This record gives sequence, structure tokens and C-alpha cells, in this order.
Amino acid sequence: MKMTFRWYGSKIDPIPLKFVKQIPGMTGLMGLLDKPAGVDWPEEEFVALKKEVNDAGLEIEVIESVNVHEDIKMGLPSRDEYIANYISTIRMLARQGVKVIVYNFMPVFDWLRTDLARIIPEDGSNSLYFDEKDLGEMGPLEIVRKTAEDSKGFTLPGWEPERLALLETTLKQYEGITPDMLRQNYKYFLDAVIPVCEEVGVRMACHPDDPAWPIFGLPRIAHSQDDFDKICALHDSPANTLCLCTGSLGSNPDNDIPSIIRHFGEKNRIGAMHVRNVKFLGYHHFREASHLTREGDLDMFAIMEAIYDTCPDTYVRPDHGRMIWDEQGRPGYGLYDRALGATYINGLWEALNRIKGKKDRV
Ligand SMILES: [Mn+2]
Repeated sequence: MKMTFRWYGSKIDPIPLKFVKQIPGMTGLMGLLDKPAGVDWPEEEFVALKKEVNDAGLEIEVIESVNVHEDIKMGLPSRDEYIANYISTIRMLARQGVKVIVYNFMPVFDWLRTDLARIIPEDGSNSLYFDEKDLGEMGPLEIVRKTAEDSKGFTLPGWEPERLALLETTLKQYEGITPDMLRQNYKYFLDAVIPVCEEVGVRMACHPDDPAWPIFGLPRIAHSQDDFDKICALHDSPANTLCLCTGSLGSNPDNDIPSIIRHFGEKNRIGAMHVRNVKFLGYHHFREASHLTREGDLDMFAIMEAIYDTCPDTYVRPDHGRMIWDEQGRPGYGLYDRALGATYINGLWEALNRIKGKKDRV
């Protein structure tokens, strides 16, 4: 396991890289470069980021922000130009030592919550929260306005203002696009990019829909084992992999996360893992919890054991944390609770090493 951390870059992330390095066992980043979907990433900007990260004693072998342009998802004629840019970016990242690109194929909304800072009554911390009842009352435009307002001035991944300004038009364009049509557009994309990934030694890793069900009538095709089996079959290759995010998939209690990890781990289809816990509050109603098993509804030991047994060399990061100790930061991406999460995950790993007799496996 390679323990990593999401970091937004020194211009917009209040957490110094030095602090990330000081988290025990931290090897590197699942990094981001703030680029709109569809552009060909300039190599010099990535080189500068890589140098900064390496100078702090950290690696940058995973990138999370090469976003797929909506025209590719909708299958518009302009997609070929955006796919060409995507391929050029893959080649550049491979030259610079990147091994995994985490992305998603969710229409319009990258992830969705109805409250970014819901107080947890038991301890006064706060975390991201979702209640579908609230969503019904708000509607898409209101949720975008509220999310921007609640983000306390921090930019949020997947909520780029220039993209969401076109929200009404984009939502209209998706009317009539069925899940099967979306999958066909996805296949067109994978058929173009995966052979390049094979050639240059990069793995694409698809992140699940978050939450793990359709919203606002949009087609969503990545929120169950069955969905991911279909995605793997769209272009069968070891470079076509998944970033199984336990919290996103786990928002639906029907998803048995350890079993899903084992299923795809055994097939060598896991490129990266996001590990976090959720607390179920009712139907389509949950909040994010600390990583500790008993504070949520996911079995974190069973999750780590599934990783240990089937994909032990994968990249892992503690996903969203709560905001604790009065930290001011980007919702879900503070330092303290994610550092606690990394330490907890490392503790489970050490215990697994002892139980399974492989004392030194990192
Ligand atoms: Mn995630």
C-alpha cells in the first residue's frame, strides 16, 4: 500500500506540504492541477508541481483532476478534439512518472451533498451530509448556489464555476441520454485512451458516482459492482481500472464494499483506493463519519483486509475527513481528520501484517 494525500497546490491549499510529509507513513500525493476539462495540460506546469512535491520529500504518481469534458460524455462531434487533448495529457503525465489517473464519468455533477458542514451532535465536529429530501426541495440550480456559498471561499473539486454557469443548458442536453447511450460514449472514450495508456504504462481509474444512485434524472452508470463489471468490459485491459471510493459506493447500504474490493482486486482492476467511512441516517440520507469503524456503518477492518489480500500494492488515501479542532479549511479536506484517518489505516495495516505473518509488508 502506498499511503497518499489529496493536496490542491500551494496557491489554494492552506495545508503546507511539510505538514503532509509529517503524517506518519505518507509517501506522496494523489495530486491535482487546476485545469478545466478538455484542455491539453502544459508540461511545464506539471513539472513545476512535481518539483515542489519532490522537494518536500513526497511522490506524485497519482493524478486526480484530468476531468472528462461533458462533450465526450454526451457524445458530441467536438469530443474528438477533447479526446486528443486527453491523450496528449496522458502521454505528458507518463513522461513525468505518473502511474495512475483517477477520473470519473459522472454527468454534470462530480459529487453532491446537501450540507457541507453539518454539525455532528455527539462531539461538535462537522462533516459533509446528504439528505435526498432536501435535494428535492432545492433543485439543481439552488444546490449549486448553496454549495458555492457554503464552501467558504475555497474552490471545490468538480464544482468549477465556469462549467456550472452553463448548468441549465447542460442539464437540457442530457435529456434523452439513457444509461446505455452514456455507456456507449464511455466506450468510445476508453477505446481511444486505453491503448495509449497500455503503451505508456499508465492506468486509468474510474471513481464511483457519489452518492451511489442517480440524481436529478441524470444517467449515472458507476455505482455498483454490476456497473463496474460493465465498465471493465467496455474495454478489457489491465489499464482500464477503478478507484474504489468506499465512502461513495458505501453511501448505498446495498453495496458490500469488502466483497466489491475482492471482486475487482482479484481481477487486477483496482488502480487506487479512497478509504473513508459513512454513517447511514435513513433512505438516501447519510453523513460522513470519522474513519473508525464503530463511528460509521462500514467495516474498515474488512475493507483494509480485502485490499491487503487482493491489491496490496495499490495507492490508498484517506478520503474526506470531518472538520475538527476548529480547523478552517476546504470542506472534507482539512488536515487533522485526514491525518487521523491515515494513521488509523496504517494501524489496521500493521495489525494485518502481524495476523498474516508478513511483518514488514508496507
Ligand atoms: Mn472519493
